[in-house]
Amino acid sequence: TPYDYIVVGAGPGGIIAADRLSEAGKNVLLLERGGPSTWETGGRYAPAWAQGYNLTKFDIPGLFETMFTDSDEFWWCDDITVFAGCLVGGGTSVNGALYWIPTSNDFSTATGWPLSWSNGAHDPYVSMMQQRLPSTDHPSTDGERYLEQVSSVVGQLLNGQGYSNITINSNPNFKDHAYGYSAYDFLNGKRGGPVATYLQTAQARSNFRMEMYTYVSNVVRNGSSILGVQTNNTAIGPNGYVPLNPNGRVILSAGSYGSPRILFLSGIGPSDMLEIVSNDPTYGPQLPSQADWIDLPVGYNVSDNPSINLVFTHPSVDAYDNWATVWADPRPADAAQYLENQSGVLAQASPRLNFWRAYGGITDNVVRYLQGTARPGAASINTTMTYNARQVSFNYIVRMEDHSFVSTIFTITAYLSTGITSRGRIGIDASLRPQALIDPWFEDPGDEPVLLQGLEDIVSNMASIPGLTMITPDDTMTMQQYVNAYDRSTMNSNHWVGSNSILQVVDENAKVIGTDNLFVIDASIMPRLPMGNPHGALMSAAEHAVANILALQGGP
Ligand code: 6FA
Ligand code: ABL
Repeated sequence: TPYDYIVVGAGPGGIIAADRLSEAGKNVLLLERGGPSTWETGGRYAPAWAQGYNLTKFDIPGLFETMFTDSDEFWWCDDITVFAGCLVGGGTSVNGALYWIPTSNDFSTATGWPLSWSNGAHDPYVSMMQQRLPSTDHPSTDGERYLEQVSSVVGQLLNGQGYSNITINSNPNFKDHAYGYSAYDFLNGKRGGPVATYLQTAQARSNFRMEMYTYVSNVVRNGSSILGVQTNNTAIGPNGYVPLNPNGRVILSAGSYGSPRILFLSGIGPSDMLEIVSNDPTYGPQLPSQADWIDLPVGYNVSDNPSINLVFTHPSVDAYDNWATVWADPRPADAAQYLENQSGVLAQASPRLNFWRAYGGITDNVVRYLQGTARPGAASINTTMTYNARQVSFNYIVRMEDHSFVSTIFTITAYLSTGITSRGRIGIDASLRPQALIDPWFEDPGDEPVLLQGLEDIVSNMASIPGLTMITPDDTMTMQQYVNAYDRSTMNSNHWVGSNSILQVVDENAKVIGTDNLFVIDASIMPRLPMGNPHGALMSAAEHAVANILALQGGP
């Protein structure tokens, strides 16, 4: 059957688009390459201790750090070299769920957005998102906060640097010298996000259909007019082809890596990428003829926050066994409490405190922001340093494994945020796998000195906190040496945006320039990184984009 709208990818962008289109009465097909995630979506992957409770790995916030340590890894996209979720919910089913209400500057002409999205025009969409999906900085269902030693130690440190302690999402524009409890889009002590909200309302409608395990390779088009999508699922159409209704539209929501790949395979993008496709024995022959190639800067203007970890110990901190035991052998009282009413330590992901500070004039006139995230433990941080063991009282060492860790360890990740001037490029390799052709971190010389200054400032008054010790970098190294030596390939923050930037690849209505009925709604249309971890700003952008599409003439 033909559809009014085919939405490709059930991440946050695709779910919100599909929900609003179906709410407007359109006949909508949502195609997702991966399988189910949370219990509600049909997912069943859970630790033994949670069997019988209708909970999965993706529901229980306290299992977040196990995404990176589990030997099973079916949730990651297997053809992308960076972390990306390939299952229902996309990144929002596997992420830390830190959720920031956008600042007014996140959607301004100064950050690359169209005038029609600026000066308050975007605000109604932020409200719509918050109505569907409120944020909380105390996700445990009993309203208590747990495992808060890191908030208190880092809070003391920041107080000494002139920071204010605020409820972050009550003051979204206060981002200079501000800190507060980490805010999440967890709901009822479980992973919330678009899957628990927008997808549920969509699925209650008879004019909405979702197909999982369906991989879209390309759109099929006649010049500027899109006719349908080509998939690998022969059960949904002859040869896996799904047609549109005569006025129908396709929306790509396959993510910052996935959507560019679909565009390249559809003959849309820079010619060097389309040449790669044309040489492919399978996909070359079905590319539109060269006269119909649409030359757009798909894959350029890519950003991701460069981030660097600092590891500390403090005698008050409970490192929660580095999150290493939550899957197979959780603390019994915490597991029981969580199962009883979704309260306690396991109702929250690892972060406990977030902070922001503005920097200007270090080597250029650009204002850049530093964002920090503090969490107990140092799970999945690899270092050759011995964690400065001689500085740490051996009372706190609970076990030594391949590298030693202590029971009082915690991490601050420092990210360079709004104002980053570096840009990278996403493309495909000869086997058509999406990948970064140019990494986006520290490409522009203005960025690195700001992150370095931010790191130096974070530790500037460490001596004022009794018992606080930095162990990575250790006392044999300056911060400058640490940053210089930091493995550039580990600065990835999983916050890829920009590969189909608005006003460059898509117009202000998210329509791919030069096409009649092809749109993109995902992180790839964001021309700059927002102030915080991006999925909040992305979801309000999705609300805005789909409203614009529904208002466009000529549609179904
Ligand atoms: N963002 C936050 O705001 N807070 C966080 O705490 C946070 N943490 C993480 C994190 O811990 C990890 C490990 C990752 C990977 C990301 C994090 N992010 C965080 C970023 C945030 O999750 C992403 O910015 C956000 O999910 C991006 O949303 P998009 O809609 O742009 O794209 P997704 O990748 O989420 O979804 C794309 C979907 O399309 C997937 O379900 C995928 O399977 C599907 N898809 C891809 N190609 C397809 C194809 N060819 N055919 C069909 N489906 C396809
Ligand atoms: C985010 O926005 C980042 O994308 C994630 O990298 C981050 O989680 C979460 N939020 C929570 O702050 C970190 C984990 O805490 C680390 O253990 C892991 O090594 C890292 O992601 C991998 O990128």
